[in-house]
Amino acid sequence: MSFTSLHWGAYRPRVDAGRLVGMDPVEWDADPSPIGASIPGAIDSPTRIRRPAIRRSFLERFADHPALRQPHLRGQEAFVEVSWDTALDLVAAELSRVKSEHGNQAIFGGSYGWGSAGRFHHAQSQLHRFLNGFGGYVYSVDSYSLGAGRVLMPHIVGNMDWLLAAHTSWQNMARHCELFVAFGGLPVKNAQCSPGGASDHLVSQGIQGMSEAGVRFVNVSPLRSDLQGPEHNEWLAVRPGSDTALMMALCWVLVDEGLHNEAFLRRYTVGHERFIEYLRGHADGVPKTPAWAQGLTDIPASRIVSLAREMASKRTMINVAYSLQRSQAGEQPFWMTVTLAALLGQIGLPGGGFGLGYGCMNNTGSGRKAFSGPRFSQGVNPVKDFIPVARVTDMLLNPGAPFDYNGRRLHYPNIRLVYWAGGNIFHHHQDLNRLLNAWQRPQTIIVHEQYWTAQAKYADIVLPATTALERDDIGSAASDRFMIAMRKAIEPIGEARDDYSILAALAQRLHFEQVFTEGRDAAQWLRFIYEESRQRVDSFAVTLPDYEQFWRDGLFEVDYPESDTVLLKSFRDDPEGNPLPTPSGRLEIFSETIAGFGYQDCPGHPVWLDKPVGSLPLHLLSNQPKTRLHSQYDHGAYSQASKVQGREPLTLNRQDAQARGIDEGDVVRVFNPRGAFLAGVILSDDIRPGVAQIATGAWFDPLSKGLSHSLEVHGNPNVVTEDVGSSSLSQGCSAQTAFVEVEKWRGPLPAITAFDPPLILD
Ligand SMILES: Nc1nc2c(c(=O)[nH]1)N[C@H]1C(S)=C(S)[C@@H](COP(=O)(O)OP(=O)(O)OC[C@H]3O[C@@H](n4cnc5c(=O)[nH]c(N)nc54)[C@H](O)[C@@H]3O)O[C@H]1N2
Ligand SMILES: Nc1nc2c(c(=O)[nH]1)N[C@H]1C(S)=C(S)[C@@H](COP(=O)(O)OP(=O)(O)OC[C@H]3O[C@@H](n4cnc5c(=O)[nH]c(N)nc54)[C@H](O)[C@@H]3O)O[C@H]1N2
Ligand SMILES: [Mo]
Repeated sequence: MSFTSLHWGAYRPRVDAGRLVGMDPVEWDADPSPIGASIPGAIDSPTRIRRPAIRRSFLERFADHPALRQPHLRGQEAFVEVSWDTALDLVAAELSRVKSEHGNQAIFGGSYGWGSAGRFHHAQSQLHRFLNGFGGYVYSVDSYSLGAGRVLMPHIVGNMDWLLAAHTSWQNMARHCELFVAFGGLPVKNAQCSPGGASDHLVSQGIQGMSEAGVRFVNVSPLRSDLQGPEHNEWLAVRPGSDTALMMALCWVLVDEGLHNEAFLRRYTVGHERFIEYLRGHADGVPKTPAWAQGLTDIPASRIVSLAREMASKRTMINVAYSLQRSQAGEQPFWMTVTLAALLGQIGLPGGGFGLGYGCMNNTGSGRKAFSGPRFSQGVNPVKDFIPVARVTDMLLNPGAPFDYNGRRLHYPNIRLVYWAGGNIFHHHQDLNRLLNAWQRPQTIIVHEQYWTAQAKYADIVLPATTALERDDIGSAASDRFMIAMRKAIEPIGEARDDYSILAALAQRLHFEQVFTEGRDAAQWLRFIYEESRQRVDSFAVTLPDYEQFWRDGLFEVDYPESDTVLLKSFRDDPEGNPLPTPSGRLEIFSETIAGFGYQDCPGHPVWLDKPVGSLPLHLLSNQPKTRLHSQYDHGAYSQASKVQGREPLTLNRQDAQARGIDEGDVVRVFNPRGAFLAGVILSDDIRPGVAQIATGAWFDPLSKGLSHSLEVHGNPNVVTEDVGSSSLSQGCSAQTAFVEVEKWRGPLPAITAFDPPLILD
């Protein structure tokens, strides 16, 4: 039996005469993701990178000073295909030069991105191990997903990975929850994925089970579609970025009516008195009343009052989507979620409390343990310089400049060489026109890619990587149901090599092969990391079969006793015996530590910070795509079928469209001072007026491939998003805080060239 595991599910690849012709969902998955169907037509399409390729001037002027290699022509110039030996010699020579002239702290190897599932061929881990062996690299911390959340939560509850693995299970909620209030909804589209694998999709079922048990849902979101399925399902069409105010007003009602749980606050939290003073307006003269919140959120004050009463009288779970913290002052909605739940006093009780991202990933709430099989060691990085991941453009533009991060004042390093494998910065980063300028600064950009994404097209040296279907690997994700023997299904396309063999060949040229490979080839590594994990899994009460058996069976079901997990139950049962890993050991509604940092944009307790509204009328939400994982397989059939006149669909409220003379199916220009892109219109009544929505992930396709501020013709929202840190505390990405205007596009429609390979010379 042969399986493969992708971030969006497990499949059986169907192969005919050596070609991938189908991806059949596995039989046990009741709700498989259609994204798998995108791979067969895409994997050997012309968009695939088949041979190593070097940007023309970079190759021709390699012997000259780096400034003469015309870095400003990145993205515009032709590539020259070369042999693997030539390409690897060049990469090795360039790494050596930069290291000897500028030191390892001139190499940026953060290489953010999801890459592919599989514990061994994880491109970013491979690159990190390689660069560590080479003497180190400037790294990045946190994620685009949870920039603000990852930094905030350890101060006030505990670290995110621990919390995510310990979430109250769907089963438990079906039995005990009565009211589920979801800020940002519970979008099943996102639960198609989980990092590392989602071998059994369970969120639709989880929602169904709760609905059948009579749970009432409240979807607080600009989009009705963010919560679909349950019978009792109320939509509160909140203004984006205003949830913090809504949560504060709910707290105000609880306190005003004496519905808050004073005993819980005293025993399990610190700082509630100061927060309540703030709620009452003692600090700033503004009581955070329902009437105040109505003005900010557009939710009627009367509904805020009645909702607060319902929450206090029922077993209530409060959920917050990651998206809410991907914004300026992104800490506040997370901190308020915990604070509101603390005032209700149901944290640690079955079916109550708070959730951070139910629906954002498949495995959250599975009730399974955080078991995650084999690991590939990345070694130790001798370089200590790092950036919060979303500050990459700032780093490239401002070497030496200071920045704040989590109580520290740090400085941006001076980067000469950028090495990327397994990510797409022209998908994930904000304000791409600003990035395009910054992208001219490094002397050298090296990329391993499978497809001709913008990440590859804007590089100097492009090395073709295999996909997960072209190599053996082991699939195993935290809290997932199966470990999967990912058998190679087809031969590598073109001359593609896996990241490991590319890096091993480089390590050999750079004289640290033994450090990198430890004498093992890929097959020996798989066996090695599997065997190593067999020792480790004892603590999860899991017994793994021997390697041959696992590989023969094709999968291993991680067998858990029925698990009725309740988040923070042990803390509630015994707060002295099981204190939280915060400075006080309790939930911190006021954090002395954060207060001590003195940040205006993130003081010691949750606050409402007025956000820059700007003069443009539409709030642009760029959320996660239903039809793909980020930018992956945008050229695949499922994603392509969703496009409107070849562009990414943009949803507008009918009123907003009418006011602008826009019809369903039109192409529109979406713009603000940072840039402009084209998109195809879908009209809906299920989106709040004043909000436009477009998923991320359409491949970057500027009309002129030259310098910045050209019209993007395909629908990449990061052309207009703002590149500013969520706050001085976390410096996360704030993609959701963006304002735009939209107008009908009346010019001739530019062709989509995003999926065409660049001009290639021999
Ligand atoms: N506006 C806006 N921007 C956002 C977000 C948003 O909500 N709004 N969301 C943010 C979030 S949460 C995230 S996580 C990021 C995601 O951003 P990324 O993780 O960078 O996006 P992906 O498209 O998954 O990019 C992965 C790339 O790795 C390549 N790849 C896959 N497997 C391999 C492999 O084995 N080897 C090599 N060498 N390459 C491989 C794929 O072809 C693809 O190009 O985007 C962020 N950006
Ligand atoms: N199919 C698919 N699934 C994915 C991914 C993917 O690319 N494709 N990416 C994965 C990744 S890396 C991550 S991090 C997670 C991300 O999970 P999330 O960050 O939660 O995902 P989003 O789709 O960006 O946002 C969820 C919803 O929040 C709503 N929203 C946005 N801003 C606001 C606001 O201010 N207030 C309120 N109340 N609602 C708001 C939007 O309507 C949006 O649909 O998803 C994961 N799942
Ligand atoms: Mo993410």
